[in-house]
Order: sequence, then structure tokens, then C-alpha cells
Amino acid sequence: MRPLLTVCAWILSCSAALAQAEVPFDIEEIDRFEEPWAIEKLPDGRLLLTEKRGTLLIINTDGERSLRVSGVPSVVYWGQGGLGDVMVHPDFEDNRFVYLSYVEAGVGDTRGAVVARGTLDESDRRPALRDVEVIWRQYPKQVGYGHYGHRMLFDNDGYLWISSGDRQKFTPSQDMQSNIGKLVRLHDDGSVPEDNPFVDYYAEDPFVDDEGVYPQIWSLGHRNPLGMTLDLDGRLWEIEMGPGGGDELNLIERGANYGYPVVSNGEHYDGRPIPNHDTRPEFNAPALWWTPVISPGDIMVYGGEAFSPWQGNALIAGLSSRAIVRVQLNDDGSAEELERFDMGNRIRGLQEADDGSIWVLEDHVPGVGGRLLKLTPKS
Ligand SMILES: [Ca+2]
Ligand SMILES: [Ca+2]
Repeated sequence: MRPLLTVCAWILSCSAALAQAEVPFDIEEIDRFEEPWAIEKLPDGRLLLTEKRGTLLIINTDGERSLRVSGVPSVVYWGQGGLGDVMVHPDFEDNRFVYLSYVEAGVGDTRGAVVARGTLDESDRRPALRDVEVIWRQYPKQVGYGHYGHRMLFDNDGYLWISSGDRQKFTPSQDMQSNIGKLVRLHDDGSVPEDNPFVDYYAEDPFVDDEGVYPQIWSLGHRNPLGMTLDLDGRLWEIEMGPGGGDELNLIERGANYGYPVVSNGEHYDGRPIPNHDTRPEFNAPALWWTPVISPGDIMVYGGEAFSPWQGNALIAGLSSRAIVRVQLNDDGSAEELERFDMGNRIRGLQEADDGSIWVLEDHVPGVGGRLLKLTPKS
């Protein structure tokens, strides 16, 4: 028979675990969607929302009926691909620029992520994207339907950042003649900044023609980067899905190599080992990594007042972990997980609202679809 004291200790630890899972926010369901992938705030507080099959919606944040935007390019919807991220230009109020990432077909059985820019026209009753132009493409296109990455960000200097996943092909992440498995840094029209780290990479090599994609590259050795964010000091952080184990949070440095597929703190899905980061110090190690995985789908840094203890912390959307993970980002480039809120469903997107409340996107709730939620401090 189990001694009484042990049972009590067991019950106490159970209740402690439950208390930890208690969330400090109220959750309001705003609306339901089909496979929503990304949310972005418009300057007036409304939201843009993408659905993976190829729908762009404008959401009135009081939960009133949303408007479908016409003029969205057709997308390849299969596997992990479809319509992906949405982002507005920092000067959106003047230029009305909206950026979309999505998957397009190539020759034969190939495909790849692209980023397109258009202008949002709301002069009519029905909103439309006009003058849509592809300004960036993953190169080269690949067979398969996974690891597009294709998150976007504008930094405080107005540069456009795109995360480009490894397309489940491993070695392109280390190949400088491919922009796969990289973070790229561009001007807002897709042109390459002259001061990018690898602009002169092949300058001395007579066998490499100079029209490659390598000048776009800012950092390499990434796997499937599904989120980028600036912290309150303007530093760029990125999260990426590891293989079997080894999800990563990385502080991004100019020209750095993050090691994949040479090193990873996870292993191949079939169990074959991948050397860990500490065996190869020439590669940048993650600031924080997870085994078992959290499956990070998005990241944001919180800057608001509503959840003031979270100011400066990163919030990470967890897919398989069905959680929001709160992480402290330290001045020395390290990071630590502070707590984890069990949300019960796959979290795909996070966006801070003007009042400091937080928009949360669940991409698949069984029997329901996807949901847009709003988190506000517990009343
Ligand atoms: Ca790595
Ligand atoms: Ca390993």
C-alpha cells in the first residue's frame, strides 16, 4: 500500500502543476475561419487575416462580419503550402502596400514560396488588392510540399526580411547559390541592399556568374523558420522548427551560420543522429532550444501595458505543444523560458493589439475550423 505521505505529496504536485497551467487572461472568441495562417494589424486597429487556401480577409475587430479582399494571386494549396503570411508596409497609410507570401508552381513537379506586393484599395464597397507584383522567389524551386518558412518582417530601418525554409531538402541551407534555408534582407521593393553581408561572396570566383541570389542572404543554416520578431532594443530574433527535437530560438547576427543540417540539438526523424551544436562552435548556437519540441509557429515581443509583467518578453505560438510560451530575452543574447500557457489547440499566429490585448490565431480546432481569439487581462 502506498504510504499516506507519498499520496499527499503526489496530490500536492498535481495541484501545483494545475496552478501553473492557470492562465492570467480571459479568452474571447472573435470569429471562426478556414485554416487561418497569419494576422496583421492595420494602422486603424482592424486586422488582415490569411486563410491557407488563398483568402485574404479584413476583420473588423468587434467580431462583425469580415470582408474578403479580391485580387489575391492564386496559390498552390497542398501540404504545408498555400497562402501564408501577410504584412503591411511601415508607411501603409501613405502607400497602401500589403505584402503576401504564398506558394507558386514551377516547372514540372516543383514549387516554391514567393512574396508579392500590392496596394489595398478600399475606395469601393469591396476591398481589392491592385498592382500585385512578385518581388521575391525561393530559388531554386523544389519538389515536395513542406518547409516554406515564408514569414515576413519590416525592421526599424525599413528593410524587408523574409524567412526561407529548407523545403525539407537539408543541404540547400548551407548552399550559397540557393536562398533556401536562409533569412534574406531586402529593400521594400525586393531589391538587394548594397550593404548585405554576402554581396561580394563570389567576387573572386570566375566560375560563378554574378546574377545569383546569394546577395539577398543575411544568415544561413536555418531549417524551417516560422517566426521573426524585433525585441524592444531592435534586435532580430527567429524561431525555427527542429527535426526530431531541437526547436530553436536564435538571435540573428549579420552573416552568421546557424548550422543546419550539419548540427542540430535534435536528431533525424528516423533516429539517425545529427551532431549537437556544442560539437561545432563555428556555427551560431541557439539562444534557447526545446526537446521535446514546442513546434513554434510564430513569435512576437510584447510591448504593451495590459500585461505589463510581460514587457520585453517574447511570446511564442506553439503548434504541437498547443501553448503560448513566454520567454525572457536577455541583454547578453541568452534567453530563458518563464512559463507556458496551455491553450488546448494549435497556436499559429500572435499579434499585439493597440490596447495591449493579444490576438491569437488557432489554425485547427477539431470540428470547428480555426479561431481568432482575443486575450485580455483576467477581469
Ligand atoms: Ca541551429
Ligand atoms: Ca543532435
